[in-house]
Amino acid sequence: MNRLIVVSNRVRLPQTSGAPGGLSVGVLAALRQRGGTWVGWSGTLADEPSSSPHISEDGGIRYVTVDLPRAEFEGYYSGFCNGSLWPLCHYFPGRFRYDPAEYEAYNAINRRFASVVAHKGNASDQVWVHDYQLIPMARYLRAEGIKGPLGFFLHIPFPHVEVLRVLPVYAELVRDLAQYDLVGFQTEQDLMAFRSAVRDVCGEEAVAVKSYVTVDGRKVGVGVFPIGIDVESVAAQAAAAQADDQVRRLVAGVLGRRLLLGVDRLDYSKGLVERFTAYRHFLESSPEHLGRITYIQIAPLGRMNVAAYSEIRDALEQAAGQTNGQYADTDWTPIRYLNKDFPHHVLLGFLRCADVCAVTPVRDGMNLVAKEFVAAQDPENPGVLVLSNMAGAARELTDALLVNPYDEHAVAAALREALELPLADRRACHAKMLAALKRNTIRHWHESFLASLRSGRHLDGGSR
Ligand code: GDG
Repeated sequence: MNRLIVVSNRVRLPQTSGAPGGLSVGVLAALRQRGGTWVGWSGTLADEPSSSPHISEDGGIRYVTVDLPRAEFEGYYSGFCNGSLWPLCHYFPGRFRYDPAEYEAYNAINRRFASVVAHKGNASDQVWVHDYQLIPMARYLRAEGIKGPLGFFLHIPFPHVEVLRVLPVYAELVRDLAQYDLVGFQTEQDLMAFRSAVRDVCGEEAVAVKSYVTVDGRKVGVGVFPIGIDVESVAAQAAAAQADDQVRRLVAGVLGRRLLLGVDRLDYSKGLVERFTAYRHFLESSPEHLGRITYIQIAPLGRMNVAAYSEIRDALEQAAGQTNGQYADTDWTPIRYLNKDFPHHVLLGFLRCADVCAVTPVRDGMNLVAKEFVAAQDPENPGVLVLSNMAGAARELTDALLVNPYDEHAVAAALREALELPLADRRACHAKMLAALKRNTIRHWHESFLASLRSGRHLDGGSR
């Protein structure tokens, strides 16, 4: 088997604290099962970073991390990645900004990552690049003389070209993606949106075949590879975590009430403000549940240096304060909002204890919390998932209570329905969702992507 080199903006080193995010959870599971090298940023900024990376090894994974230049990082990360690409990919053109200097910084950092991979890798290595921070990397890897198969997976949604066009350099990004040999998406809708962009940039004939696109004479395989989870491991960790002190304290703190749980990185795409409003509607319209339910929202801080994120934090604190101000009693706090992160196994323990899990992003590539919640449940007495139809996970978890996250009254009604669902229905829905997760595990995700990259089977064609 060829050696695998995975590249992502951030590398999650062993024994680091802090919430890792979905990409790291997925990549780490893949590397643990398969072995390989993980290349990315060390988390350290320097005025003049050394070109030699830090190298360590743990559990069959080689970690190669680089420090990044302070001067370029802001433009790359807060600027082009999270000020330009993230809002467009999540259909928020109102939050979009563009600055050519930030785009330049984005390219400069991509060139830096490419040079590390070119110097640490072999010609036969399989290189798998992850996510929107690294779209142009293949162009720089090709310039370094790398000829081998290069794969790219986009963890977040790909926007339809009518939204993407807001970005002045959108055609360059489409051409950059075409420097890979295989480009993978979470859902069929993302792939269709990518094809809409390729059609716009290169014409109708570029998308004549279903399994590849042709850009400037180059065939690029395209496919849908929805990310999954390690179902057995999540289930086992969630069950074992019942004995964990933090999980016991959470259960004790709820005082026998029903538990509604949300776990999301603090981000406007996760629909938290809308969810808090929906919960308030639920309390307003369900007097029978007053005092009988506690909503715990765990929202670890992600990118707090980006201004939009401190705005949302303030909005949530205010919304939680208002709801608690109106409804709290001497022994009841309706919303508990925690801006802190927990070890992953503890979170899985929390998920297992929840009667209802609200996963209501206004846009999400997949959403692993939804999948982890299902896997973490006791099949004999499972909780209920209220899931946004704007999350990629809704394509597979069709037996969740699906909601439009913008329809706050409908979300309130779904919360009520979830709390009142009879055991037989809960069991039946849970069994179907668990079966869906087992059909598409994390192993299936990386094995199918890498097998396809190796064989080039997407380039064989197939009719549309
Ligand atoms: C991106 C895409 C796509 C959460 N809080 C803590 C913590 N977590 C873990 C969860 C879950 C992961 O982080 C979050 O994954 P999501 O998929 O929900 O979200 P993103 O971070 O936005 O991930 C997303 C994903 O990539 C994978 O392709 O699904 O659409 O946006 O595993 O349990 N883990 C720890 N402490 C926390 O406080 N340790």
